[in-house]
Amino acid sequence: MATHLTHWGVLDADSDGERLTAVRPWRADPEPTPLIENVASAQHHPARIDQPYVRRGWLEHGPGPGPRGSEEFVPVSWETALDLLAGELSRVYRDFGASAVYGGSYGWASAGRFHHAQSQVHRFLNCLGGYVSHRNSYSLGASTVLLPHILADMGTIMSRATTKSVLAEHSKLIVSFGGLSPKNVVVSPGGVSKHNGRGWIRQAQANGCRFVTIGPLRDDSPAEAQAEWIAARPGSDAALMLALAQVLDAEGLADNTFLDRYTVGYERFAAYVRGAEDGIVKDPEWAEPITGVAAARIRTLAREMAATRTLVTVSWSLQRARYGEQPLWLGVVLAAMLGQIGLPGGGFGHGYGSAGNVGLAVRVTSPPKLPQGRNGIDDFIPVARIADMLLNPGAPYEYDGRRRTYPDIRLVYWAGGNPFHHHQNLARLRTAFGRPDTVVVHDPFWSATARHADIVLPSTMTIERDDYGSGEGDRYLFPMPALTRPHAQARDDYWMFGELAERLGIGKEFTEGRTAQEWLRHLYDEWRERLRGRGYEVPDYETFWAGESIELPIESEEHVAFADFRADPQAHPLHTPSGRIEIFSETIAGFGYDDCPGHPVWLEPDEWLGSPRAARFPIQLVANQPRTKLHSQLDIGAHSQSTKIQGREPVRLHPDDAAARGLSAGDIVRIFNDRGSCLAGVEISDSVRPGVAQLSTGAWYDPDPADPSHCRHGNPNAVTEDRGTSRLSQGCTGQLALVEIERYTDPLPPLTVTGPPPVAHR
Ligand SMILES: Nc1nc2c(c(=O)[nH]1)N[C@H]1C(S)=C(S)[C@@H](COP(=O)(O)OP(=O)(O)OC[C@H]3O[C@@H](n4cnc5c(=O)[nH]c(N)nc54)[C@H](O)[C@@H]3O)O[C@H]1N2
Ligand SMILES: Nc1nc2c(c(=O)[nH]1)N[C@H]1C(S)=C(S)[C@@H](COP(=O)(O)OP(=O)(O)OC[C@H]3O[C@@H](n4cnc5c(=O)[nH]c(N)nc54)[C@H](O)[C@@H]3O)O[C@H]1N2
Ligand SMILES: [Mo]
Repeated sequence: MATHLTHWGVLDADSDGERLTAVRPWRADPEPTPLIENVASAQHHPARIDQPYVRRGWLEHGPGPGPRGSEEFVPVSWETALDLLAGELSRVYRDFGASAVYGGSYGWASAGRFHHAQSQVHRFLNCLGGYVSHRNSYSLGASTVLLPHILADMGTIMSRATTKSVLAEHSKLIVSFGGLSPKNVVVSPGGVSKHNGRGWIRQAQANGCRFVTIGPLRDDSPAEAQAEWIAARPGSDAALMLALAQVLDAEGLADNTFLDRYTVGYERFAAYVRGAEDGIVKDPEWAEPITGVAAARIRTLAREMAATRTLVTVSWSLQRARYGEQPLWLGVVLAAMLGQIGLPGGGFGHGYGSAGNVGLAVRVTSPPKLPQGRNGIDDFIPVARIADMLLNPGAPYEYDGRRRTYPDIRLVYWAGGNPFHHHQNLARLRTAFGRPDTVVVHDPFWSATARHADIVLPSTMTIERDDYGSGEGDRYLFPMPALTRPHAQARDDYWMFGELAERLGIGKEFTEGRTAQEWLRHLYDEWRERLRGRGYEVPDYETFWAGESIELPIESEEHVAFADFRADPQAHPLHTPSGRIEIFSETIAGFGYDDCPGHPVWLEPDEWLGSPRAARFPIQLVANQPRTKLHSQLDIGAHSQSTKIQGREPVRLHPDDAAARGLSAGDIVRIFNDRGSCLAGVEISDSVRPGVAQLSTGAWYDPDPADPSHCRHGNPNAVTEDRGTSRLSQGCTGQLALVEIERYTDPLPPLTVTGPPPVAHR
């Protein structure tokens, strides 16, 4: 029996050395999650990669652009695979240099700090001279760029958010745009020990806090919240927020003392709200036809917000859409107008329902981690511009006030991520992946990305290797001793990079002569010494490794975001140009972007229910995070599979939309627009706003061989648009897309992603 950390919680497992024979939730977890059931059932699944493979065309004709994703793979020995790859790496670095290697390798990989795949691949490529990297994330593309201009950097906002315990005690009204999703807070990067997604909400309720959820799904807030559900049209939040601001402004409810002392630019913004610029007053009557929310309710909500201790919280999903900066910025502006930023239970929140690590006690330290070394070049792309980069080498683009140029990439190296899960418009991505000379993928599974690679190397799962880990902001550090031996010929990413480094003459730099076990001890000891220097004691390595977990030192149990700034804005200025909250940003205005001007505005996206495009594609697809898994991970696992309909991903529709299309629960449908299509299985629920269909991400992309824009399994990125949030942040806009849905009447095609791809024998 041993505990083991995953991104979605701690499991407690029995093992026979080959497989997990029983899996239970950790006894200390107050809110266990069924996601842990995916692990054991996936380990020896046919979709696991059993040994190294090379795409046949690449093996026979050498590196070059090619038809990735449709050819057979040839099994090869580890020796052959590593020799071929080392040869190709030395060719590319010699002939084209580090700026021809894309090693961004975005993705969540697995819990466990040492074997963290991105750290491993970045360290390895840095030893070779560097690589074109990525900035920001698919999670927070707009936030990461916008917020430092107007409030604070994302790291501060996340790690110094007001703790949930403070909200539970002091908040009287929590208005959440995008909800407080119980499915999302189950997860956090690196793991969650004691889940507390519902506990703090139950407590807040008991203390008299009221919850209002704005969004397309009733169950974006847990039952415990007993939330009022305001089902605004997706993508219209900025208009709703402007109308709330207009009421506060017009009725003298804005806190002018706060605005004067702590913000800049309110008058510029207020002029827009009052219609001084365009003659349009942004009042609730203006917002009603845009948002679908009654003007009277918008007006009373604004008054309620001004009358009590109110938290305005915006989920990350709102900014994962075209013009995603606007509702985020308006959330900050609304909180500033209410004048409660820096007070317990009031102010602005970001992501209390997006991940488990928002609003935790403040830690003294993060866990030990592998140093990645220094990248010899500084070229990067905003992460979600991957297909643009591969398709348009040398082309210019805008980003955060700069004109930049896409590099010319020859080799793409991915370990620990799945772009054919995370990227939009997968048919376009597939074309883009046909361009480089070589694509290398390490993964435990035949992910859609592995299927689009030339050289495929099988990685271990966390349960097959020794490691330790602690989630972002989490209180506990867990030893993670291997629970079983590796599946078939799978090896640790560290072992693969060590072997490659040896062949490339950088063995010493990469491994520093240490085995994985030696690294674990070395990194821990170093970390322990550093902590000791700061006056904190943690157990020695032997004691830690032999135990179940250790508690990390905490700086403060309870925290109120921006309390010091509020107490003394001169002594604790913000790191914005003015030192204050920027309701108008001279910097952003100076960039001259009409898709993100100097103060927040309502901009009509192309893909929302109010656009002309909705005449052809009248359903707003909400492609949110999946409840039954993390992204694409372990989609073949038992819990994820338990919700599939005839093997397809479920899509949830409102009864009226289903009836209008003659659909019943359990039917298979085709979801389509002019970019692509996918199959899905119908679920019907009045928890979905009319005009909306929810199809979560995560179904493994199973392209129709004759038409790769059609996914037979239910991946929403077959239909989403590959376009940046704005020129400011160039973030991912995968959350929303317009589609039409029809009954699928052809014979149901078999799925091919649940097994290995076609294999050729030489
Ligand atoms: N339409 C739409 N698309 C979205 C989103 C959306 O809201 N809508 N959300 C986006 C967001 S926020 C995110 S974060 C991304 C997530 O995108 P990703 O993080 O890329 O998705 P994962 O499925 O977590 O991919 C991780 C991969 O790493 C592999 N892996 C796990 N452990 C290891 C290991 O130890 N070694 C190696 N080599 N591989 C390992 C897994 O098998 C899996 O293939 O998706 C984005 N895509
Ligand atoms: N179980 C599980 N949890 C996860 C993940 C996972 O894959 N599985 N992924 C993790 C990751 S990487 C991230 S980044 C976070 C993401 O956290 P979020 O981005 O907050 O999560 P989503 O589920 O994409 O979106 C939350 C809700 O926002 C609502 N929404 C969508 N569009 C709009 C809109 O225009 N207006 C309003 N008001 N609401 C809207 C949708 O109904 C959706 O359910 O989740 C994390 N948690
Ligand atoms: Mo994310």
